[in-house]
Amino acid sequence: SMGAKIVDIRRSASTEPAISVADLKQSLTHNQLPTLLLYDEKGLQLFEDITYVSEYYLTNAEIEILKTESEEIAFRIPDGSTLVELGSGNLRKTSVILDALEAAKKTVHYYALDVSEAELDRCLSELTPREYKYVQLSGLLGLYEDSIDWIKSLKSDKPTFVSLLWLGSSIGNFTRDEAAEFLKSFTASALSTSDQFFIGIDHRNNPEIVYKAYNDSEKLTAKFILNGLNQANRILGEKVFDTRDFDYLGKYNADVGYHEAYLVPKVPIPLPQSIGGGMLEAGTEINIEKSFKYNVCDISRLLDTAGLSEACNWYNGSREYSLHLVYK
Ligand code: AVJ
Repeated sequence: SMGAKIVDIRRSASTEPAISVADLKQSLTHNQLPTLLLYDEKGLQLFEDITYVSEYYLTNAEIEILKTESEEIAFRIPDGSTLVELGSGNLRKTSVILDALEAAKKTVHYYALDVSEAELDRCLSELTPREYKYVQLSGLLGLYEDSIDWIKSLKSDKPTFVSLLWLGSSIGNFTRDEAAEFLKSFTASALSTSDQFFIGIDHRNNPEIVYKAYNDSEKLTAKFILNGLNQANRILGEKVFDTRDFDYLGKYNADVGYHEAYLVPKVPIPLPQSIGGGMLEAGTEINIEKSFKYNVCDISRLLDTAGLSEACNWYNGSREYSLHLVYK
């Protein structure tokens, strides 16, 4: 590891895996698997590959907004403050903001939070050649919820203005209720009234375009979703699932405004006793991800329910995607 320092902020620092065998068993009884299975080191890399596929319009739409508004965004992030990115992943979108902060000569400490140390190290080291003088880079290894206590203790050590970044429409992986609840409890416990939260949100766009974003012609989405089974095997400590025995199935439900990703076994899969035993029947649609899309009403309901006020919002040119600056 070369550049930036990475701090392990996991509550149970590596003693307990973030997903347990019991979690797998529980979710399988509902023909589901935890979405977090998708984000091992390999999964983070596959997701990064997806962001370069033109059909996955979300990333380019967000980068368009960040580039257009970079000065305005930098203006709103105070000198001497702290910037924390939830689920940073690839930093090519974030670097637009960091470059603007550097150009504005703002001394800002940026912390990238993610679940894979190797991926944090790789992404941060791609930024270090930039040799920022004002922007300082660090990594935080942990889950979203781990960052709450970390932010609290940072503030109690030394009061600092905190800006949170939650980009990429990662909010979409929560149900609408969960998203509001998460924002509400996160801001209630980690943020002060003067702090701020930047949230990137994908919209209820043309159903065909949304469908294609999750069913790309290079089949990278399929690879990304199927890779979740590898992490399940690691948690179970045995090769229960062979990715070759599964199909990926994507469905966009325009009425409710979410895309659903399913793993579908092509043959019956015997399950070990640890997750209930029996057979997973061929053709069973196992949901591993929902990607919720928001229209303008969905967004105002989200912010209302979360008890947040909006300072500003920015849309990309084709209005497929928006970035919202909110505070509590
Ligand atoms: C990283 C949650 C924003 O839901 O669009 C990409 C993950 N899944 N292709 C999304 C994902 C399938 C992505 N997020």
